[in-house]
Amino acid sequence: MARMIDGQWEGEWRPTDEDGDGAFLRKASVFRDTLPAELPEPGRYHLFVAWTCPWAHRTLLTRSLKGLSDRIPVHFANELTDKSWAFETPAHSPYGDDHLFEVYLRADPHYTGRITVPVLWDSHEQRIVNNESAEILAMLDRMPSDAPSLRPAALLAEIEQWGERLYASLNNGVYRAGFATTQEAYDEAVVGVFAMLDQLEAHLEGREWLVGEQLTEADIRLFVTAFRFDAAYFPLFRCNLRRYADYPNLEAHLERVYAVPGVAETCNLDAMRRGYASIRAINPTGIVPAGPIPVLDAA
Ligand SMILES: N[C@@H](CCC(=O)N[C@@H](CS)C(=O)NCC(=O)O)C(=O)O
Repeated sequence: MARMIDGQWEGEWRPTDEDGDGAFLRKASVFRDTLPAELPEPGRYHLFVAWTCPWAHRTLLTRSLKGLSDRIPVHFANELTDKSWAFETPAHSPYGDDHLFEVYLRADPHYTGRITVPVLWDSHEQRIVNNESAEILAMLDRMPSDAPSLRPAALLAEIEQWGERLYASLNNGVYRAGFATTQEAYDEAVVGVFAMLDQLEAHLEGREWLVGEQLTEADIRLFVTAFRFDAAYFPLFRCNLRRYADYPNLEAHLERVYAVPGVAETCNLDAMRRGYASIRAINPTGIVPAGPIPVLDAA
């Protein structure tokens, strides 16, 4: 097992849970509270993230785009170890922790489940408000801000439709390809990934954004996977039928989102690439592949 049971580590750490047929299963998050739609007191709520993680990246992007960076401190735990995400040094944790599991246990000494990023933490009540990225994104987006909403009401139905399709075949599809332990599970996932990229390439013909005429959550959901594709998912998760850069409309969309003020500072290509290469279950030597070199890196 790859999780804690009643506050104790259970067995050896593995990156995946499986369904018995070699297919990767992502478990539901446990902490699901909501914050009010008001500006938070500076320093009360904190985000715990890893540069590697696309789900955490959604929340980092929303924090940055909504101008909340000064109010919501962020802490990086970048190395995935056999005791969950490790902080580079204890000074990177507000409580001097070595690992993220210590934060979970501070919230619930009997915690049962996986130790995942992102985590939205309430430092006043010493509790995890929420550890589900889609919900954290939505609650940060509802906070008052001069920046436009990433989930405008008029576009919400379409944004959510794209969200579901992107999650199933692309955002999580690359993980199902990378963590598959049977040929069948891998084949099924990788075909789905590229079928979705083909559809997106056609959809983006003559369009700047996935939905409507503005950046929305749908673009964020595509971007976090797009940013990781050529550097990590292509070489390490074997999503290698084509490079992301081989799709002109998709690559232009990736660069368009990257150029939005507030986005580039949420991206750390090098840390991300090293993070994926350090997942020993898929890359036993830990060697970081040299290529393909993403266009953003070559720029
Ligand atoms: N449902 C969660 C998934 C988060 C998630 O799976 N995070 C991964 C990193 S990309 C993680 O922390 N994995 C560690 C583990 O499962 O042990 C969300 O979207 O917030």
